[in-house]
Amino acid sequence: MQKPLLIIGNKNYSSWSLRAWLLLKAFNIDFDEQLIELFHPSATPILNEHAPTGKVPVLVYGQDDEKVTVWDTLAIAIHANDYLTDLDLWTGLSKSVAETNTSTRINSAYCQSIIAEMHSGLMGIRSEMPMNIRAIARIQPSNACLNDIARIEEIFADCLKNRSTDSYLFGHFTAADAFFAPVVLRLQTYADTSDIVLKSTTKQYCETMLNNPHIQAWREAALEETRIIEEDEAGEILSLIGSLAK
Ligand SMILES: N[C@@H](CCC(=O)N[C@@H](CS)C(=O)NCC(=O)O)C(=O)O
Repeated sequence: MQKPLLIIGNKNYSSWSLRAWLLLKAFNIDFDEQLIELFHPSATPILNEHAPTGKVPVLVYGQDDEKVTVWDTLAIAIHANDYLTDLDLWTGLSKSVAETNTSTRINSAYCQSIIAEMHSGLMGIRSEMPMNIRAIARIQPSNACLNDIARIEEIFADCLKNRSTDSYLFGHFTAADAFFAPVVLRLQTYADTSDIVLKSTTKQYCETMLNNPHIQAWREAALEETRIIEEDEAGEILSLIGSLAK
């Protein structure tokens, strides 16, 4: 099989790209990446060729009649689980183990449900706290945004109860961790400066995720970027790290 190509957007801003990229990295699925500039004419030919919705991420492999195109992060996760790995993305276990017992079925259902919840909702945090890795910024969160954060903290607390302090949501890294990774980076940008008080479990989980080597690699690449995309900026920027700070 030809190595898949994952087309992604600017690493500082593109939260959906991060989810797909992190998922493939964390599950050792070999792929090439192509970064396009979001909202820029240079991206048009690539998006026209590969992205039916004009959005990223898109995963493509194969040629001509055998070309496989997967757009939308949720579809990429499902496709990767079905065709690109022997591991079960919803539990982090091998597929044969994941199928065998009731507790893994419960975790799998929970994992898929919170991924769907992230994908289809939580619009308050998604719109008011856009991912902006290089920035420390202050916002005035609406009740909708605060309610989303409370719901996310409830999910984290429920998943992490009775687990070690450095655990991922279901013990092993799963697709849920990939889908919630941008939340962790958003909290890092906006929470302290906007007087959003987080539970200790949330803080611990954020630390675990920020120590993940793939998240660190993405973050370092994001900090090298210099393009400012006004559509993806929010709040009052208090400080910057990375190339733009120099
Ligand atoms: N539901 C899509 C959302 C994709 C999306 O909104 N991607 C953003 C980048 S994070 C994008 O391509 N924006 C460019 C545009 O809307 O023109 C998914 O899950 O992949």
